[in-house]
Amino acid sequence: MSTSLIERFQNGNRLALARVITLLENDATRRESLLSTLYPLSGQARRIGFTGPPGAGKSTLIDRIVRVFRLQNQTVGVVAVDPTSPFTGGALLGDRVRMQSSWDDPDVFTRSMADRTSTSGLSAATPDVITALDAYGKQVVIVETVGVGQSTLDIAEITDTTVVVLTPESGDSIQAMKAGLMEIADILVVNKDDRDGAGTFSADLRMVLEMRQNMGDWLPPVVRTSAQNGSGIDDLHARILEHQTHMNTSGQLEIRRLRQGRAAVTRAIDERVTNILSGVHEFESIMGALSKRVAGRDLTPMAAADIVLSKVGL
Ligand SMILES: Nc1nc2c(ncn2[C@@H]2O[C@H](COP(=O)(O)OP(=O)(O)OP(=O)(O)O)[C@@H](O)[C@H]2O)c(=O)[nH]1
Ligand SMILES: [Mg+2]
Repeated sequence: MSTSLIERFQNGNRLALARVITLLENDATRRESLLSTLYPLSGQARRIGFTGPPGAGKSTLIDRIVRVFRLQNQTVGVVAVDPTSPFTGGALLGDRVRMQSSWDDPDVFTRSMADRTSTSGLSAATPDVITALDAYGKQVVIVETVGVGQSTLDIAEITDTTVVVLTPESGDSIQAMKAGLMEIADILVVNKDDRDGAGTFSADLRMVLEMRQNMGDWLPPVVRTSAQNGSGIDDLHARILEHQTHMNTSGQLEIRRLRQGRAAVTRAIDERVTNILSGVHEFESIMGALSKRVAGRDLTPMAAADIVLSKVGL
């Protein structure tokens, strides 16, 4: 049965793609065998991440940029990790409305992932879904995540080009710095250019970028867009292509892919260890007792970890 699913998947059947993604998200037992088939088929797509504060206009912007890629006959997959933010009401429907133009294009596959299991703004299954879209043959895979908090760094672990979307609204720049967004940006977008303050804000951002230490040979461009009225979208598209060319010719792509590989292995180890530990007899009560002793300073966290690991022979 699963052979025919994979066959249909490889023949470009959209329903098979949707089914494979659902299995990757929900069926732990099928997931591993599916991934062993999909993994060797993936690695060709250009992976682009869009991240930024809630409501910055990421979905609206992605919809615009998807249209540009489509005009160039590129097939596109979009993964939106739904933030369930007050801005969107956090529903799949929200993204459906904002991604109207691409919704009925058979060469655009959009998947909203409502369930956010990790704190990073990335759902645990996101890397697998990207692998599926890539293996399916999507030439461009776009990932939308909300960038708040420290762990936005994760998006660079799964995409080759990171676009950070900000708005001239007050507080965004401070939030961006706090969340480490400036560090991960390959391209900075000041969206809502139709609003006041975009010019000053962009100039400020440029200054901050130029003052940055440890800069490589790529100075992230600051692009002004209005996803609402469509200005700056072609410029953004051009910058994305420029970054991709830079990654290819400078050898950076290889380095980033290696880092992605390492991050993937680390995630898999975490997963395996968590699985092994969950098999420990009375795991919860052991953890409870040890946590108490650690909190009471009766035991170091490391010694507690050793006790737990010794139960599984590690
Ligand atoms: N004025 C103006 N409004 C915009 C622009 N782009 C998006 N918006 C509006 O901003 C709101 C949020 O847009 P989204 O595209 O949902 O933003 P988002 O970053 O995807 O939001 P989350 O996924 O909730 O983090 C919507 O009401 C959009 O219509 C723009 O360029 N100008
Ligand atoms: Mg969105």
